[in-house]
Amino acid sequence: MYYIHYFKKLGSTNDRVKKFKKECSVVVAEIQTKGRGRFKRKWSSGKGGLWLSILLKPKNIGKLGYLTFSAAVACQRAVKKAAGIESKVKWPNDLVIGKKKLCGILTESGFGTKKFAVVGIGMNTNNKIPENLKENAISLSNILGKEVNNKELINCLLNEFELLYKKLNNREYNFILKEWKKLSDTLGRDVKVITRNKVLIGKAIDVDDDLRLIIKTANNTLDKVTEGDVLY
Ligand code: BT5
Repeated sequence: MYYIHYFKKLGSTNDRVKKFKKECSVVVAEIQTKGRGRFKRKWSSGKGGLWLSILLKPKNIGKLGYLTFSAAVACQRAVKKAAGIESKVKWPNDLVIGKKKLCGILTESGFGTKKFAVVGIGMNTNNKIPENLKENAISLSNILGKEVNNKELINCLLNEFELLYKKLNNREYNFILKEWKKLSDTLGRDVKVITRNKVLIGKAIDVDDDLRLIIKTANNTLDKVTEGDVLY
């Protein structure tokens, strides 16, 4: 089902995979020199980590957020199966262990005549976490005290993702959201949410069908957040 291409070093796997044509082309790099996160932030991608991107042609390109949620659930399951480690999903695009980030997902799309989406997954497996990120980031080998098998993890992750992607193309959005909620680290927490134009403090009470995070603030009003960073 997947066409996997391995590279020693790339700028960003998200950029490289866009050069392929077939749906389910996958690009894996040992090192990324220009790995990126949301809002053009830098993503540290040293040797040993798991850096990959999947090229997709989803039936409903308007539901990109569900691709991110599907990837997060797939990663959570793969980490459990292949490494025996429990992690949780954090709104909107992370996998965390305790308060530390294990994995980040960057979903991008192209419109016009070429409708496609790219799901980029960055997971700290055996890479060294740079000093400036140590407070907020963690790797699987940090926890296990030994290296994990990246190839096994990739296979597991892609298989899990395929199941959820089928649900997505069947428009079973609610199934994906329910699975995500079961693994959520965010819901029920007192949070600070930083968006482009405001900061909200309150309780994260739910995620709606558009995958917006619903925050109940001090005066009991409900705010819906489309994008941003959640701190707690
Ligand atoms: C993300 O962005 O979490 C999405 C990361 C996606 C990376 C993958 S790797 C394969 C593919 N190719 C790419 O070029 N990208 C994708 P965001 O939520 O914006 O988080 C970015 C923030 O996470 C940074 O500003 C840092 O604070 C932090 N960070 C950077 N590198 C990290 C790492 N390796 N582990 C944990 N946190 C990191």
